[in-house]
Amino acid sequence: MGDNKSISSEGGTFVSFATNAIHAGQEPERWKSLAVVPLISLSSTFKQSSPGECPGGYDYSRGGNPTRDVLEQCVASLDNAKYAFAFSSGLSAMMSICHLLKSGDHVLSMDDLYGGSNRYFQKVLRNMGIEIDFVDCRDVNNVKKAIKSNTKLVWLETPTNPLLRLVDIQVVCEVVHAIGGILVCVDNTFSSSYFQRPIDLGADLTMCSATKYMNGHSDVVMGLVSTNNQEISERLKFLQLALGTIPSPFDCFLVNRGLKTLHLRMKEHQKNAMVVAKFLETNNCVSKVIYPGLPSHPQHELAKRQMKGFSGMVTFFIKGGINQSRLFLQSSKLFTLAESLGGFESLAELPCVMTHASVPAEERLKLGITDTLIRLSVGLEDSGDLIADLDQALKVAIPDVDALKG
Ligand code: P1T
Repeated sequence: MGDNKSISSEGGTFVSFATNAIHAGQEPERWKSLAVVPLISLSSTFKQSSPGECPGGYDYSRGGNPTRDVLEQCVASLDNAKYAFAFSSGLSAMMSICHLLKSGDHVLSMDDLYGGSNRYFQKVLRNMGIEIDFVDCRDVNNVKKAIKSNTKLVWLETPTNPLLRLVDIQVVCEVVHAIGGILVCVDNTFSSSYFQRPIDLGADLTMCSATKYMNGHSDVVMGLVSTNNQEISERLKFLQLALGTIPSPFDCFLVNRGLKTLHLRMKEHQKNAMVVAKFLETNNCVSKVIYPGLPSHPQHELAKRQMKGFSGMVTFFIKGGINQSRLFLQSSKLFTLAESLGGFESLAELPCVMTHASVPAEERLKLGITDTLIRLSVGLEDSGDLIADLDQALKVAIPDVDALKG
């Protein structure tokens, strides 16, 4: 798989993804010392030459920070966007985007999405006078039917968390933009900018939890948003200042550093995930494997068309019930039982009691998030070791598959 090619109209960006990840926004000439590695600019405030005059280009760090600028320029180049903004978490990026709306507006969201995003929509945004509907956006007709005269935002997550369902970004954008006056935002967390570029497919905004693949080292919580729309970019810049939903300079430094190996990490995540998915598909303790890279995934063709790769997330149903799920998760030695994903280390979790516990039980079941649905974030360990570990954990959970009832 070759690098994504990005030809940006903005200065300082290059033709290939890897070169942008390493060089875009990183010019040593930014700093008096000509430092090759960006500096961590910790100062919260900047000297003015006369009141309101800021020769350094900065006045107060909430509104703008040199280390944040470095990261944001690099991210914009990776999303093939003109503008990018960093926020203090994925959810604060989402909240800041929703501050583009006003009371009385309507949001249409994909029904399967991260539990915290669902909770924000249902338990916070709704209380602020904004209507939310959840539909299965895999079928664009559901989107068409659910659009109302006050719809202002269509929120897509693809691949979805945790069921790895896909939405055809291009088709939904065409339908929504034909109506006019509605923004489409794609939560791109599971693919990262390396495997999927929603703006190239017509989205107005792409956001992600940079806590995951973009940083890749499980040591930062951050959100990122990119757009080509100048008006929205001005508003998002204002919202960083007005809401204060900004990350620290140190976290910006870390995520900027993580981006330098994003292309290498994603290729390896995908390679390991494919090995894991194929192993699980042939294991008789597993009833079903969901991975967009497998021909058995119902949207495999869309995955090949829309994504440059299938990422490192694998979901499967273990045979039995919640006891088998628990035993498996407690027995794995390499897949740490923990929320989150996208780091170099393998993680495993049970969405129904962990990441998606805040989704009302009946909605969870309707979506298919059952007691036996296990989510893996396949890391960068040796794939043979990962398979051996999964094998032993499945054997502990289900010593005799024929003895299982149901
Ligand atoms: O955790 P935070 O950086 O605030 O990002 C929230 C978020 C947004 N969108 C998606 C698709 C996500 O997966 C997340 C966070 N998800 C987890 C913590 C998880 O384990 O699924």
